[in-house]
Amino acid sequence: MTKQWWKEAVVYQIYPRSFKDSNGDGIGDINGIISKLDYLKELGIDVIWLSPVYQSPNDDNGYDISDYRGIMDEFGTMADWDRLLDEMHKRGLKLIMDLVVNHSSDEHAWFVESRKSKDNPYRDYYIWRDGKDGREPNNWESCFSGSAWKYDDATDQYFLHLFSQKQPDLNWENPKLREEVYSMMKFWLDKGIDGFRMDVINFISKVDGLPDAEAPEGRKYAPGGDYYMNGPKIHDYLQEMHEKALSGYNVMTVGEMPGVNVEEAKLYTAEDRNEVNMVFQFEHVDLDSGPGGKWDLRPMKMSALRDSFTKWQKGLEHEGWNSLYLNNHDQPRMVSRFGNDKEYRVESAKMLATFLHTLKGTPYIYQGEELGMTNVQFDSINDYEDIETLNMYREKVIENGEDHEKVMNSIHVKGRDNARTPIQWDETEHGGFTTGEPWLKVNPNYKEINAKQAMADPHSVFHYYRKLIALRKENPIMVYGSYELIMPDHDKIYAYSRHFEGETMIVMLNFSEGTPVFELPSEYESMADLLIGNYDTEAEGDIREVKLRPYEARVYVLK
Ligand code: TEU
Ligand code: CA
Repeated sequence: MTKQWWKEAVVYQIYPRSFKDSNGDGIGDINGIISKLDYLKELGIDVIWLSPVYQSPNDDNGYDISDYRGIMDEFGTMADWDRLLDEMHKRGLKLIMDLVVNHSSDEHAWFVESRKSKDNPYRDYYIWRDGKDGREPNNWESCFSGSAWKYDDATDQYFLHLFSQKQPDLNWENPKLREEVYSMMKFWLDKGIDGFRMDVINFISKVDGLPDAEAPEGRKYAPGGDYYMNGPKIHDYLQEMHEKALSGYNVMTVGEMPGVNVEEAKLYTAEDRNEVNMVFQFEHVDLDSGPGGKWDLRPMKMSALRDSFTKWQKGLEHEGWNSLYLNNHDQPRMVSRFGNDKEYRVESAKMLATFLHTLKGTPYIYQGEELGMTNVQFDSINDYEDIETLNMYREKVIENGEDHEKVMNSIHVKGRDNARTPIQWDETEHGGFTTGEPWLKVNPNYKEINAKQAMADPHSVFHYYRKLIALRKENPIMVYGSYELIMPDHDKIYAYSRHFEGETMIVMLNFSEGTPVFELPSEYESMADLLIGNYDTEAEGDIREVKLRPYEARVYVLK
Protein backbone atom coordinates (compact mmCIF):
# COMPACT_ATOMS: atom_id res chain seq x y z
CA MET A 1 0.00 0.00 0.00
CA THR A 2 1.70 3.17 -1.19
CA LYS A 3 1.30 6.58 0.41
CA GLN A 4 -0.26 9.13 -1.94
CA TRP A 5 -1.42 12.72 -1.47
CA TRP A 6 -4.88 11.88 -2.81
CA LYS A 7 -5.33 9.17 -0.19
CA GLU A 8 -4.66 11.68 2.58
CA ALA A 9 -6.82 14.41 1.06
CA VAL A 10 -10.38 15.39 1.95
CA VAL A 11 -12.39 16.44 -1.09
CA TYR A 12 -15.25 18.96 -1.10
CA GLN A 13 -17.73 18.94 -3.97
CA ILE A 14 -19.10 22.22 -5.30
CA TYR A 15 -22.25 22.23 -7.42
CA PRO A 16 -21.67 25.73 -8.76
CA ARG A 17 -25.25 26.60 -9.67
CA SER A 18 -26.26 26.34 -6.01
CA PHE A 19 -23.14 27.42 -4.14
CA LYS A 20 -22.97 31.24 -4.09
CA ASP A 21 -24.35 33.89 -6.44
CA SER A 22 -22.17 37.00 -6.73
CA ASN A 23 -24.20 39.15 -9.12
CA GLY A 24 -27.84 38.77 -8.13
CA ASP A 25 -29.06 36.78 -11.15
CA GLY A 26 -30.08 33.91 -8.85
CA ILE A 27 -27.43 31.52 -10.19
CA GLY A 28 -24.28 30.55 -8.34
CA ASP A 29 -21.09 31.51 -10.16
CA ILE A 30 -17.29 31.40 -10.13
CA ASN A 31 -16.87 34.73 -8.37
CA GLY A 32 -19.24 33.43 -5.72
CA ILE A 33 -16.96 30.43 -5.20
CA ILE A 34 -13.90 32.67 -4.93
CA SER A 35 -15.65 34.70 -2.22
CA LYS A 36 -16.05 31.51 -0.13
CA LEU A 37 -12.55 30.03 -0.46
CA ASP A 38 -11.57 31.28 2.97
CA TYR A 39 -14.61 29.52 4.41
CA LEU A 40 -13.47 26.26 2.78
CA LYS A 41 -9.92 26.80 3.94
CA GLU A 42 -11.20 27.20 7.48
CA LEU A 43 -13.10 23.92 7.14
CA GLY A 44 -9.74 22.37 6.30
CA ILE A 45 -10.46 20.53 3.04
CA ASP A 46 -7.65 19.92 0.54
CA VAL A 47 -9.32 19.45 -2.83
CA ILE A 48 -12.37 20.90 -4.54
CA TRP A 49 -14.24 18.82 -7.10
CA LEU A 50 -16.07 21.33 -9.23
CA SER A 51 -19.16 20.02 -11.01
CA PRO A 52 -19.25 21.17 -14.67
CA VAL A 53 -18.68 24.86 -15.41
CA TYR A 54 -18.30 24.43 -19.18
CA GLN A 55 -20.55 25.95 -21.81
CA SER A 56 -23.88 24.21 -21.73
CA PRO A 57 -27.52 24.77 -22.63
CA ASN A 58 -28.26 23.35 -19.14
CA ASP A 59 -30.67 20.62 -20.06
CA ASP A 60 -28.96 18.68 -17.23
CA ASN A 61 -27.31 21.60 -15.39
CA GLY A 62 -23.95 21.51 -17.11
CA TYR A 63 -23.71 17.73 -17.61
CA ASP A 64 -24.65 18.47 -21.25
CA ILE A 65 -21.57 20.25 -22.59
CA SER A 66 -21.59 22.27 -25.80
CA ASP A 67 -17.98 23.49 -25.55
CA TYR A 68 -15.46 21.60 -23.42
CA ARG A 69 -12.97 24.48 -23.54
CA GLY A 70 -15.30 27.34 -22.70
CA ILE A 71 -16.86 28.56 -19.43
CA MET A 72 -20.66 28.82 -19.10
CA ASP A 73 -21.68 32.49 -19.45
CA GLU A 74 -23.89 32.29 -16.35
CA PHE A 75 -20.89 31.18 -14.28
CA GLY A 76 -18.42 33.79 -15.56
CA THR A 77 -15.48 33.90 -17.95
CA MET A 78 -12.27 31.98 -18.49
CA ALA A 79 -10.49 34.88 -16.76
CA ASP A 80 -12.70 34.28 -13.70
CA TRP A 81 -11.87 30.59 -13.83
CA ASP A 82 -8.12 31.31 -14.10
CA ARG A 83 -8.43 33.53 -11.05
CA LEU A 84 -10.30 30.79 -9.18
CA LEU A 85 -7.50 28.31 -9.82
CA ASP A 86 -4.95 30.88 -8.82
CA GLU A 87 -6.73 31.84 -5.60
CA MET A 88 -7.13 28.16 -4.75
CA HIS A 89 -3.49 27.29 -5.34
CA LYS A 90 -2.44 30.32 -3.30
CA ARG A 91 -4.35 28.82 -0.39
CA GLY A 92 -2.93 25.35 -0.95
CA LEU A 93 -6.21 23.99 -2.31
CA LYS A 94 -6.28 21.66 -5.32
CA LEU A 95 -8.90 21.65 -8.06
CA ILE A 96 -10.37 18.67 -9.85
CA MET A 97 -12.67 19.26 -12.80
CA ASP A 98 -15.63 17.20 -13.97
CA LEU A 99 -14.94 15.27 -17.16
CA VAL A 100 -18.20 14.46 -18.95
CA VAL A 101 -17.28 12.43 -22.02
CA ASN A 102 -19.79 9.62 -22.21
CA HIS A 103 -21.96 12.19 -23.98
CA SER A 104 -21.93 15.81 -25.06
CA SER A 105 -24.74 18.28 -25.61
CA ASP A 106 -26.67 18.05 -28.88
CA GLU A 107 -25.62 21.68 -29.27
CA HIS A 108 -21.92 20.77 -29.35
CA ALA A 109 -20.36 21.63 -32.73
CA TRP A 110 -19.50 17.96 -33.24
CA PHE A 111 -23.14 16.93 -33.00
CA VAL A 112 -24.38 19.84 -35.08
CA GLU A 113 -22.10 18.51 -37.84
CA SER A 114 -22.76 14.86 -37.12
CA ARG A 115 -26.50 15.04 -37.66
CA LYS A 116 -26.16 16.83 -41.03
CA SER A 117 -25.44 13.80 -43.22
CA LYS A 118 -24.34 10.19 -43.09
CA ASP A 119 -20.99 11.04 -44.67
CA ASN A 120 -20.22 14.07 -42.53
CA PRO A 121 -16.67 13.75 -41.05
CA TYR A 122 -18.23 13.98 -37.57
CA ARG A 123 -20.92 11.34 -38.20
CA ASP A 124 -19.00 8.66 -36.30
CA TYR A 125 -18.37 10.86 -33.28
CA TYR A 126 -21.82 9.67 -32.15
CA ILE A 127 -23.78 6.42 -32.24
CA TRP A 128 -26.25 6.35 -35.16
CA ARG A 129 -28.37 3.36 -36.18
CA ASP A 130 -31.28 2.50 -38.45
CA GLY A 131 -34.63 1.81 -36.84
CA LYS A 132 -35.86 -1.78 -36.52
CA ASP A 133 -39.38 -2.73 -37.70
CA GLY A 134 -40.55 0.85 -37.46
CA ARG A 135 -39.25 1.41 -33.97
CA GLU A 136 -36.01 2.21 -32.14
CA PRO A 137 -32.81 0.23 -32.91
CA ASN A 138 -33.12 -1.53 -29.53
CA ASN A 139 -35.27 -1.41 -26.39
CA TRP A 140 -32.83 0.34 -24.03
CA GLU A 141 -34.36 2.78 -21.62
CA SER A 142 -32.82 6.18 -20.99
CA CYS A 143 -31.67 6.84 -17.39
CA PHE A 144 -34.01 9.83 -17.63
CA SER A 145 -37.14 7.85 -18.77
CA GLY A 146 -38.37 6.76 -22.20
CA SER A 147 -36.34 5.30 -25.04
CA ALA A 148 -32.55 5.79 -25.14
CA TRP A 149 -32.86 6.57 -28.86
CA LYS A 150 -34.08 9.63 -30.67
CA TYR A 151 -35.12 9.70 -34.30
CA ASP A 152 -33.57 12.41 -36.47
CA ASP A 153 -35.32 13.04 -39.77
CA ALA A 154 -32.38 14.77 -41.48
CA THR A 155 -30.81 11.35 -42.12
CA ASP A 156 -33.66 9.00 -41.19
CA GLN A 157 -31.62 7.37 -38.39
CA TYR A 158 -31.69 7.27 -34.61
CA PHE A 159 -28.93 8.42 -32.23
CA LEU A 160 -28.23 6.88 -28.81
CA HIS A 161 -28.68 8.97 -25.66
CA LEU A 162 -28.35 7.06 -22.36
CA PHE A 163 -29.36 10.28 -20.57
CA SER A 164 -31.57 13.08 -21.94
CA GLN A 165 -32.42 13.61 -25.61
CA LYS A 166 -30.04 16.56 -25.50
CA GLN A 167 -27.14 14.34 -24.33
CA PRO A 168 -26.13 12.18 -27.33
CA ASP A 169 -23.60 9.45 -26.46
CA LEU A 170 -20.12 9.85 -27.91
CA ASN A 171 -18.74 6.99 -29.97
CA TRP A 172 -15.59 5.78 -28.22
CA GLU A 173 -15.02 3.18 -30.95
CA ASN A 174 -13.83 6.09 -33.08
CA PRO A 175 -10.10 6.78 -32.45
CA LYS A 176 -10.52 10.36 -33.69
CA LEU A 177 -13.07 11.07 -30.96
CA ARG A 178 -10.76 9.57 -28.36
CA GLU A 179 -7.89 11.78 -29.50
CA GLU A 180 -10.16 14.84 -29.24
CA VAL A 181 -11.00 13.92 -25.65
CA TYR A 182 -7.36 13.40 -24.67
CA SER A 183 -6.33 16.67 -26.23
CA MET A 184 -9.14 18.48 -24.38
CA MET A 185 -7.99 16.85 -21.12
CA LYS A 186 -4.46 18.11 -21.75
CA PHE A 187 -5.81 21.60 -22.36
CA TRP A 188 -7.09 21.65 -18.76
CA LEU A 189 -4.11 19.77 -17.31
CA ASP A 190 -1.77 22.30 -18.89
CA LYS A 191 -3.77 25.05 -17.24
CA GLY A 192 -2.67 23.48 -13.99
CA ILE A 193 -5.66 21.56 -12.66
CA ASP A 194 -5.08 18.72 -10.21
CA GLY A 195 -7.27 16.00 -11.62
CA PHE A 196 -10.62 14.84 -12.93
CA ARG A 197 -13.84 13.36 -11.65
CA MET A 198 -15.07 11.32 -14.61
CA ASP A 199 -18.81 11.25 -15.18
CA VAL A 200 -20.31 7.75 -15.82
CA ILE A 201 -16.96 6.79 -17.24
CA ASN A 202 -17.73 3.05 -17.12
CA PHE A 203 -20.53 3.60 -19.68
CA ILE A 204 -18.25 4.53 -22.60
CA SER A 205 -17.75 1.04 -24.06
CA LYS A 206 -20.93 -0.49 -25.45
CA VAL A 207 -21.33 -4.18 -26.31
CA ASP A 208 -21.03 -4.82 -30.07
CA GLY A 209 -24.34 -5.00 -31.86
CA LEU A 210 -26.16 -3.11 -29.07
CA PRO A 211 -28.45 -6.06 -28.28
CA ASP A 212 -31.93 -5.71 -26.77
CA ALA A 213 -32.14 -5.87 -22.99
CA GLU A 214 -34.52 -8.25 -21.28
CA ALA A 215 -37.71 -6.30 -20.72
CA PRO A 216 -40.03 -7.20 -17.85
CA GLU A 217 -43.54 -8.27 -18.99
CA GLY A 218 -45.51 -5.47 -20.56
CA ARG A 219 -42.71 -2.95 -20.55
CA LYS A 220 -41.63 -1.27 -23.74
CA TYR A 221 -38.16 -0.23 -22.62
CA ALA A 222 -35.68 -1.86 -20.26
CA PRO A 223 -32.50 -0.83 -18.50
CA GLY A 224 -29.69 -1.83 -20.87
CA GLY A 225 -26.90 -1.52 -18.28
CA ASP A 226 -25.63 -5.05 -18.92
CA TYR A 227 -24.65 -3.87 -22.40
CA TYR A 228 -22.92 -0.63 -21.57
CA MET A 229 -21.73 -0.71 -17.95
CA ASN A 230 -18.12 -1.96 -17.63
CA GLY A 231 -18.24 -2.84 -21.34
CA PRO A 232 -15.73 -4.93 -23.30
CA LYS A 233 -13.18 -2.19 -24.11
CA ILE A 234 -13.49 -0.06 -20.96
CA HIS A 235 -10.11 -1.03 -19.53
CA ASP A 236 -8.37 -0.45 -22.87
CA TYR A 237 -9.89 3.02 -23.10
CA LEU A 238 -8.95 3.99 -19.57
CA GLN A 239 -5.40 2.72 -20.00
CA GLU A 240 -5.10 4.59 -23.28
CA MET A 241 -6.47 7.73 -21.61
CA HIS A 242 -3.90 7.38 -18.88
CA GLU A 243 -1.07 6.93 -21.34
CA LYS A 244 -2.09 9.68 -23.75
CA ALA A 245 -3.50 12.31 -21.40
CA LEU A 246 -2.83 11.75 -17.69
CA SER A 247 0.63 10.26 -17.38
CA GLY A 248 3.24 12.87 -16.68
CA TYR A 249 0.90 14.94 -14.50
CA ASN A 250 0.72 14.51 -10.72
CA VAL A 251 -3.07 14.45 -10.62
CA MET A 252 -5.87 12.46 -9.01
CA THR A 253 -8.70 10.72 -10.83
CA VAL A 254 -12.00 9.34 -9.64
CA GLY A 255 -14.34 7.51 -12.00
CA GLU A 256 -18.06 7.65 -11.37
CA MET A 257 -19.19 4.08 -12.00
CA PRO A 258 -22.78 3.00 -11.47
CA GLY A 259 -23.07 -0.78 -11.45
CA VAL A 260 -19.44 -1.46 -10.55
CA ASN A 261 -18.69 -4.35 -8.19
CA VAL A 262 -15.66 -4.95 -5.97
CA GLU A 263 -13.88 -7.24 -8.43
CA GLU A 264 -14.20 -4.73 -11.25
CA ALA A 265 -13.26 -1.86 -8.93
CA LYS A 266 -9.98 -3.65 -8.20
CA LEU A 267 -9.23 -3.73 -11.91
CA TYR A 268 -10.06 -0.04 -12.27
CA THR A 269 -8.02 1.10 -9.28
CA ALA A 270 -5.06 -1.30 -8.88
CA GLU A 271 -2.06 1.01 -9.00
CA ASP A 272 -0.03 -0.99 -11.52
CA ARG A 273 -2.88 -0.99 -14.06
CA ASN A 274 -2.85 2.79 -14.61
CA GLU A 275 -6.57 3.39 -15.01
CA VAL A 276 -8.05 5.60 -12.25
CA ASN A 277 -7.12 6.20 -8.59
CA MET A 278 -10.56 5.38 -7.21
CA VAL A 279 -14.17 4.91 -8.25
CA PHE A 280 -17.52 6.13 -6.98
CA GLN A 281 -19.44 2.88 -6.53
CA PHE A 282 -23.22 2.90 -6.01
CA GLU A 283 -23.96 -0.13 -3.87
CA HIS A 284 -24.77 1.73 -0.65
CA VAL A 285 -26.97 4.29 -2.42
CA ASP A 286 -29.05 1.53 -4.04
CA LEU A 287 -29.92 -0.22 -0.76
CA ASP A 288 -33.14 1.72 -0.27
CA SER A 289 -34.44 0.98 -3.78
CA GLY A 290 -36.80 -1.87 -4.69
CA PRO A 291 -36.97 -3.89 -7.92
CA GLY A 292 -38.69 -0.93 -9.61
CA GLY A 293 -35.56 1.22 -9.31
CA LYS A 294 -34.70 4.33 -7.34
CA TRP A 295 -38.28 5.63 -7.02
CA ASP A 296 -39.48 2.29 -5.62
CA LEU A 297 -38.83 3.16 -1.97
CA ARG A 298 -37.50 0.69 0.60
CA PRO A 299 -36.31 1.38 4.14
CA MET A 300 -32.56 1.91 4.55
CA LYS A 301 -31.35 -0.81 6.91
CA MET A 302 -28.16 -0.20 8.88
CA SER A 303 -27.22 -3.88 8.65
CA ALA A 304 -27.31 -3.73 4.85
CA LEU A 305 -25.25 -0.55 4.89
CA ARG A 306 -22.72 -2.20 7.19
CA ASP A 307 -22.50 -5.36 5.04
CA SER A 308 -21.94 -3.27 1.95
CA PHE A 309 -19.28 -1.00 3.41
CA THR A 310 -17.52 -3.96 5.01
CA LYS A 311 -17.41 -5.77 1.69
CA TRP A 312 -15.78 -2.74 0.03
CA GLN A 313 -13.41 -2.04 2.92
CA LYS A 314 -12.15 -5.63 2.88
CA GLY A 315 -12.32 -5.99 -0.89
CA LEU A 316 -9.98 -3.08 -1.59
CA GLU A 317 -7.79 -3.64 1.46
CA HIS A 318 -4.65 -4.64 -0.42
CA GLU A 319 -5.35 -3.55 -3.98
CA GLY A 320 -6.95 -0.35 -5.18
CA TRP A 321 -8.49 2.40 -3.06
CA ASN A 322 -11.99 3.41 -1.90
CA SER A 323 -13.75 6.70 -2.30
CA LEU A 324 -16.12 7.49 0.59
CA TYR A 325 -19.33 9.43 0.11
CA LEU A 326 -22.81 9.48 1.60
CA ASN A 327 -24.35 12.08 -0.73
CA ASN A 328 -23.64 14.25 -3.75
CA HIS A 329 -25.59 16.35 -6.28
CA ASP A 330 -27.53 13.26 -7.45
CA GLN A 331 -28.42 11.83 -4.06
CA PRO A 332 -30.67 12.88 -1.18
CA ARG A 333 -29.10 14.67 1.79
CA MET A 334 -27.31 12.14 3.99
CA VAL A 335 -28.75 13.29 7.32
CA SER A 336 -32.27 12.81 5.96
CA ARG A 337 -31.46 9.43 4.44
CA PHE A 338 -29.22 7.68 6.97
CA GLY A 339 -29.83 9.78 10.08
CA ASN A 340 -32.68 11.73 11.66
CA ASP A 341 -33.11 15.22 10.25
CA LYS A 342 -35.59 16.27 12.98
CA GLU A 343 -34.84 15.93 16.72
CA TYR A 344 -31.38 14.40 16.21
CA ARG A 345 -30.29 16.36 13.16
CA VAL A 346 -27.06 17.67 14.68
CA GLU A 347 -26.19 14.43 16.49
CA SER A 348 -26.84 12.20 13.50
CA ALA A 349 -25.08 14.51 11.03
CA LYS A 350 -22.00 14.34 13.27
CA MET A 351 -22.31 10.58 13.68
CA LEU A 352 -22.40 10.11 9.90
CA ALA A 353 -19.47 12.48 9.50
CA THR A 354 -17.52 10.36 11.98
CA PHE A 355 -18.34 7.32 9.87
CA LEU A 356 -17.23 8.98 6.64
CA HIS A 357 -13.89 10.15 8.05
CA THR A 358 -12.92 7.00 9.94
CA LEU A 359 -13.24 4.50 7.11
CA LYS A 360 -10.31 3.64 4.88
CA GLY A 361 -10.49 5.68 1.70
CA THR A 362 -10.74 9.28 0.52
CA PRO A 363 -13.72 11.17 2.00
CA TYR A 364 -15.88 13.41 -0.20
CA ILE A 365 -17.99 16.12 1.45
CA TYR A 366 -20.87 17.48 -0.60
CA GLN A 367 -21.55 21.22 -0.20
CA GLY A 368 -23.88 21.92 2.72
CA GLU A 369 -23.21 18.54 4.31
CA GLU A 370 -20.87 20.32 6.74
CA LEU A 371 -23.89 22.37 7.86
CA GLY A 372 -26.17 19.36 8.27
CA MET A 373 -28.41 20.58 5.43
CA THR A 374 -31.52 18.44 4.90
CA ASN A 375 -33.86 17.24 2.17
CA VAL A 376 -36.60 19.59 1.02
CA GLN A 377 -40.31 18.93 0.37
CA PHE A 378 -41.81 21.26 -2.21
CA ASP A 379 -45.59 20.83 -2.53
CA SER A 380 -45.78 21.51 -6.23
CA ILE A 381 -44.02 19.64 -9.02
CA ASN A 382 -43.58 23.09 -10.60
CA ASP A 383 -41.02 23.97 -7.93
CA TYR A 384 -38.72 21.20 -9.17
CA GLU A 385 -36.05 21.76 -11.83
CA ASP A 386 -34.24 18.44 -12.21
CA ILE A 387 -34.76 16.78 -15.58
CA GLU A 388 -34.64 13.25 -14.12
CA THR A 389 -37.39 14.15 -11.64
CA LEU A 390 -39.55 16.01 -14.15
CA ASN A 391 -39.31 13.31 -16.84
CA MET A 392 -40.15 10.61 -14.31
CA TYR A 393 -43.15 12.58 -13.01
CA ARG A 394 -44.43 13.13 -16.54
CA GLU A 395 -44.06 9.47 -17.47
CA LYS A 396 -45.58 8.07 -14.28
CA VAL A 397 -48.33 10.55 -13.41
CA ILE A 398 -49.28 12.25 -16.67
CA GLU A 399 -48.73 9.42 -19.15
CA ASN A 400 -49.42 6.37 -16.96
CA GLY A 401 -51.90 7.79 -14.45
CA GLU A 402 -49.98 6.79 -11.32
CA ASP A 403 -50.91 8.42 -8.03
CA HIS A 404 -49.65 12.02 -7.74
CA GLU A 405 -49.18 11.86 -3.94
CA LYS A 406 -47.20 8.66 -4.09
CA VAL A 407 -44.89 9.98 -6.78
CA MET A 408 -44.41 13.30 -4.94
CA ASN A 409 -43.48 11.33 -1.85
CA SER A 410 -40.80 9.45 -3.77
CA ILE A 411 -39.47 12.79 -5.06
CA HIS A 412 -39.33 14.13 -1.50
CA VAL A 413 -37.31 11.11 -0.45
CA LYS A 414 -35.08 10.54 -3.48
CA GLY A 415 -35.21 13.48 -5.91
CA ARG A 416 -31.93 15.08 -6.94
CA ASP A 417 -33.15 18.59 -6.12
CA ASN A 418 -32.91 17.64 -2.42
CA ALA A 419 -29.18 18.18 -2.79
CA ARG A 420 -29.41 21.11 -5.17
CA THR A 421 -31.25 23.73 -3.13
CA PRO A 422 -28.97 26.74 -2.64
CA ILE A 423 -26.41 26.78 0.16
CA GLN A 424 -27.74 28.46 3.27
CA TRP A 425 -25.15 31.08 4.16
CA ASP A 426 -27.10 33.13 6.69
CA GLU A 427 -30.60 33.92 8.00
CA THR A 428 -31.39 36.68 5.47
CA GLU A 429 -33.78 36.23 2.57
CA HIS A 430 -32.93 33.22 0.33
CA GLY A 431 -30.38 32.20 2.95
CA GLY A 432 -27.93 34.83 1.71
CA PHE A 433 -27.35 32.77 -1.45
CA THR A 434 -28.51 35.52 -3.78
CA THR A 435 -29.90 39.05 -3.69
CA GLY A 436 -32.16 38.09 -6.61
CA GLU A 437 -34.58 35.20 -7.20
CA PRO A 438 -32.80 31.84 -6.81
CA TRP A 439 -33.02 29.42 -9.79
CA LEU A 440 -34.28 26.77 -7.33
CA LYS A 441 -36.03 27.67 -4.07
CA VAL A 442 -34.01 27.72 -0.87
CA ASN A 443 -34.94 25.14 1.77
CA PRO A 444 -37.32 26.95 4.17
CA ASN A 445 -35.23 25.81 7.14
CA TYR A 446 -32.44 28.32 6.29
CA LYS A 447 -33.18 30.47 9.33
CA GLU A 448 -32.14 27.67 11.70
CA ILE A 449 -29.60 25.96 9.45
CA ASN A 450 -26.98 28.23 7.90
CA ALA A 451 -23.24 28.79 7.76
CA LYS A 452 -23.20 31.99 9.79
CA GLN A 453 -24.96 30.33 12.70
CA ALA A 454 -22.78 27.21 12.40
CA MET A 455 -19.53 29.13 12.43
CA ALA A 456 -20.56 31.03 15.55
CA ASP A 457 -21.55 27.86 17.45
CA PRO A 458 -18.58 25.80 18.67
CA HIS A 459 -20.88 22.74 18.92
CA SER A 460 -22.09 22.96 15.33
CA VAL A 461 -21.81 20.30 12.65
CA PHE A 462 -19.36 22.61 10.85
CA HIS A 463 -16.87 22.70 13.71
CA TYR A 464 -17.18 18.95 14.15
CA TYR A 465 -16.18 18.46 10.49
CA ARG A 466 -13.29 20.84 10.99
CA LYS A 467 -12.06 18.75 13.90
CA LEU A 468 -12.47 15.46 12.03
CA ILE A 469 -10.55 16.77 9.03
CA ALA A 470 -7.76 18.04 11.29
CA LEU A 471 -7.58 14.70 13.13
CA ARG A 472 -7.19 12.85 9.86
CA LYS A 473 -4.09 14.91 9.14
CA GLU A 474 -2.57 14.09 12.54
CA ASN A 475 -3.47 10.40 12.60
CA PRO A 476 -2.31 8.34 9.62
CA ILE A 477 -4.24 5.39 11.11
CA MET A 478 -7.43 7.14 9.94
CA VAL A 479 -6.14 7.08 6.37
CA TYR A 480 -4.08 3.92 6.11
CA GLY A 481 -5.23 1.66 8.96
CA SER A 482 -6.81 -1.69 8.13
CA TYR A 483 -10.49 -2.27 9.00
CA GLU A 484 -12.07 -4.99 11.17
CA LEU A 485 -15.75 -5.20 11.98
CA ILE A 486 -16.83 -5.44 15.66
CA MET A 487 -20.25 -6.70 16.86
CA PRO A 488 -21.10 -7.84 13.31
CA ASP A 489 -24.70 -8.74 14.16
CA HIS A 490 -25.88 -5.81 16.25
CA ASP A 491 -28.96 -4.17 14.76
CA LYS A 492 -28.26 -0.61 15.98
CA ILE A 493 -24.53 -0.25 16.54
CA TYR A 494 -22.05 -0.21 13.68
CA ALA A 495 -18.59 -0.57 15.19
CA TYR A 496 -15.15 -1.34 13.81
CA SER A 497 -11.49 -1.13 14.61
CA ARG A 498 -8.64 0.27 12.54
CA HIS A 499 -5.04 -0.95 12.86
CA PHE A 500 -1.82 0.73 11.81
CA GLU A 501 1.80 0.41 12.93
CA GLY A 502 0.92 -1.14 16.27
CA GLU A 503 -1.89 1.31 17.03
CA THR A 504 -5.58 0.43 17.38
CA MET A 505 -8.51 2.77 16.89
CA ILE A 506 -12.07 1.83 17.89
CA VAL A 507 -15.08 3.45 16.24
CA MET A 508 -18.59 3.14 17.76
CA LEU A 509 -21.58 4.46 15.86
CA ASN A 510 -25.14 4.29 17.13
CA PHE A 511 -27.45 4.39 14.12
CA SER A 512 -30.58 4.68 16.27
CA GLU A 513 -32.56 6.80 18.72
CA GLY A 514 -32.15 4.13 21.37
CA THR A 515 -29.36 3.63 23.91
CA PRO A 516 -27.73 0.30 22.99
CA VAL A 517 -24.58 -0.95 24.71
CA PHE A 518 -21.30 -1.32 22.88
CA GLU A 519 -19.18 -4.28 23.98
CA LEU A 520 -15.47 -4.45 23.27
CA PRO A 521 -14.24 -7.89 22.14
CA SER A 522 -12.20 -9.51 24.91
CA GLU A 523 -8.94 -9.66 22.94
CA TYR A 524 -8.49 -5.89 23.33
CA GLU A 525 -7.12 -4.00 26.34
CA SER A 526 -9.91 -1.66 27.34
CA MET A 527 -8.22 1.54 28.56
CA ALA A 528 -8.48 4.15 25.83
CA ASP A 529 -8.21 7.83 24.93
CA LEU A 530 -11.12 9.56 23.26
CA LEU A 531 -10.14 11.01 19.88
CA ILE A 532 -13.50 12.56 19.06
CA GLY A 533 -17.17 12.14 19.95
CA ASN A 534 -20.43 13.94 19.30
CA TYR A 535 -21.55 14.17 22.96
CA ASP A 536 -19.76 15.34 26.12
CA THR A 537 -17.58 12.42 27.19
CA GLU A 538 -14.59 11.76 29.46
CA ALA A 539 -11.27 12.17 27.66
CA GLU A 540 -10.16 8.68 28.69
CA GLY A 541 -11.64 5.63 30.27
CA ASP A 542 -12.43 1.94 30.24
CA ILE A 543 -14.45 1.06 27.12
CA ARG A 544 -15.23 -2.58 27.87
CA GLU A 545 -18.94 -1.65 27.93
CA VAL A 546 -20.28 1.67 26.68
CA LYS A 547 -23.92 2.69 26.74
CA LEU A 548 -24.37 4.92 23.71
CA ARG A 549 -26.75 7.87 23.54
CA PRO A 550 -29.03 8.48 20.50
CA TYR A 551 -26.92 8.65 17.33
CA GLU A 552 -23.82 8.81 19.44
CA ALA A 553 -20.38 8.39 17.81
CA ARG A 554 -17.13 7.86 19.67
CA VAL A 555 -13.65 7.23 18.38
CA TYR A 556 -10.99 5.91 20.75
CA VAL A 557 -7.33 5.05 20.48
CA LEU A 558 -6.32 2.17 22.77
CA LYS A 559 -3.61 2.96 25.30
O1 TEU B 1 -24.76 10.62 -12.94
C1 TEU B 1 -24.91 9.34 -13.41
C2 TEU B 1 -25.91 8.45 -12.80
O2 TEU B 1 -26.02 7.32 -13.16
C3 TEU B 1 -26.84 8.91 -11.76
O3 TEU B 1 -26.48 9.08 -10.55
C4 TEU B 1 -28.08 9.45 -12.37
O4 TEU B 1 -27.88 10.76 -12.78
C5 TEU B 1 -29.30 9.43 -11.53
O5 TEU B 1 -29.18 10.34 -10.50
C6 TEU B 1 -29.66 8.10 -11.03
O6 TEU B 1 -30.88 8.17 -10.46
C7 TEU B 1 -23.94 11.50 -13.64
C8 TEU B 1 -24.02 12.87 -13.03
O7 TEU B 1 -23.53 12.83 -11.71
C9 TEU B 1 -25.43 13.37 -13.12
O8 TEU B 1 -25.62 14.59 -12.48
C10 TEU B 1 -25.75 13.49 -14.60
O9 TEU B 1 -27.10 13.85 -14.75
C11 TEU B 1 -25.49 12.20 -15.35
O10 TEU B 1 -24.26 11.59 -15.01
C12 TEU B 1 -25.42 12.48 -16.82
O11 TEU B 1 -24.29 13.23 -17.11
CA1 CA C 1 -24.72 34.68 -10.66
